[in-house]
Amino acid sequence: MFLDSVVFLILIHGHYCFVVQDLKDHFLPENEFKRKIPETPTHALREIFPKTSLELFKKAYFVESTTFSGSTYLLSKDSLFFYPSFGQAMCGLVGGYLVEVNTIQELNFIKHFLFEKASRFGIVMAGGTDEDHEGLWVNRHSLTKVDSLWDAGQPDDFQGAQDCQVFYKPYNWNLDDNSCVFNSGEVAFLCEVKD
Ligand SMILES: [Ca+2]
Ligand SMILES: [Ca+2]
Repeated sequence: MFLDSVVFLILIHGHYCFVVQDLKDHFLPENEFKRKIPETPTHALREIFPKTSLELFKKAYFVESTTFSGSTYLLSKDSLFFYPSFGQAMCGLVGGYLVEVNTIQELNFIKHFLFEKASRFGIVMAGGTDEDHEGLWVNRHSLTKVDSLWDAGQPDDFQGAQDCQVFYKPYNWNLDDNSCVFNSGEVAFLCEVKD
């Protein structure tokens, strides 16, 4: 029987974590990611992952914001972004999800955090996507409609190839639609964790 998924043991800076990756996704070419990006099951891992290890994991891989309206935000460190379902899995391990921006106040809080902490990045991945239906923007975690807090002129689906919601530094960290898959260390992702 062919295995569908594998559990990776990641060891960085003396800390370790487990991440389940779907083998089918792992070996799909880039254009295949656009068609099918399933969520990775993390709830089971959270149950077997000791709380103290989770705290170490959080400190090792993320920079944490202060609290805003019952949420804290975790910015991935270093070159940790590969594609959205990986980010979503990492967010799931710390009890959150790729950020869903619902109000202008929340957007402003996040932008302030990114101006302070994300200077080494050019793009920070958020939770909205229109991969399933072009122009129909949905939050990956809650499956709710993405609130229209985009930068002026966005989303523009530039060159027909922008299906993921990001914070974009050239737009002063306002929201843009951009690519979903990057091979660049200048891309991070942002988790939202509810109290
Ligand atoms: Ca699009
Ligand atoms: Ca765009």
